[in-house]
Amino acid sequence: MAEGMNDLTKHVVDLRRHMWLDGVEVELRRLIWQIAVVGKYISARIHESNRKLAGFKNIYGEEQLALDRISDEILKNKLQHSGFVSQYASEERDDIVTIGKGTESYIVTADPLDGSSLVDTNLAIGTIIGIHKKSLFDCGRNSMVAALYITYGPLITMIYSAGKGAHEFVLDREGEYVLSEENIRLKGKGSIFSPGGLRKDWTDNHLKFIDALERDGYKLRYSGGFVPDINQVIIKRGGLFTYPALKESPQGKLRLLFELQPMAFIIEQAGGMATDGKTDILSLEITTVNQRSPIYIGSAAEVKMAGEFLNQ
Ligand code: AFP
Repeated sequence: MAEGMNDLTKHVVDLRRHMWLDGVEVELRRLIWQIAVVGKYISARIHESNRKLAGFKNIYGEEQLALDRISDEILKNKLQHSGFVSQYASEERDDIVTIGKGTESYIVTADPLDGSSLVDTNLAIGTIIGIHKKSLFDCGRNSMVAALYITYGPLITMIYSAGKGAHEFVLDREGEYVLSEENIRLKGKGSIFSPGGLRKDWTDNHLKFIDALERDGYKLRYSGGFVPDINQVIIKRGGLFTYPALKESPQGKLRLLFELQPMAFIIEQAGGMATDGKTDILSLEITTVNQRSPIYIGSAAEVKMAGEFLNQ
């Protein structure tokens, strides 16, 4: 942490100032800032949409794009003109898009609006971003330099890590991202769990693991949105989220590039762990854009315990 940070955090510190004080490299901090600004535009579109998803008509009777596709377009357009991004890979697109001259420093992955099927229920949803310096077709540990996610809930919050801890900001009424928690650290063990998939589809070992958590008194906390479900593990300082291998889908549901790698990067920076049950998520080699993986992510005790059950 940069000198002077302790004094300054007694006062209001905005995102740009925090990244500068924390010594985040200039292009990277400008890029993170631009993405955070996109979060404001996306939240405005969520409000305007009045919770409608694809194919709805606005008050003038015009057909509207799905919110997740709008979010993707806004993000891509902003990054295209940033001057820092050579390639953009999004959950909303089949292929990686070249958006720069090829000489820019960064490649960005995005799940522009994760959990968009929850918009109509008014549950929290989010944007997940991974920032890579080298090819995406490597393991995250070699290629990732930063990650962030934005949660659109009663408040709009953003957690970023550029490899020096994980920090939370809240969008205030003036439209400024203000530091709310610096260097978030998970406890070694939590008390909540968030299990994806249906019990009838789980493998025997995963079922035994979840049974053990239930016997240990873990409280069930599952919203169906990856961003708020991870966010509560981080903000409550521990616990576990899992979307496991299913009998019919051994690779689970969630995508490595768009969802799992960025969250694994952040959770590790907060002192937690993320594995596929055996291997760290950030050590898995990426071979295709839409590669999926089972995930166990959260505080160390629960992730290790999952490993013990799965590898019996
Ligand atoms: P959508 O983006 O289609 O709403 O999917 C959300 C999600 O990818 C992720 O946010 C959740 O953790 C997961 O799916 C929930 O999946 P289940 O509906 O199978 O519980």
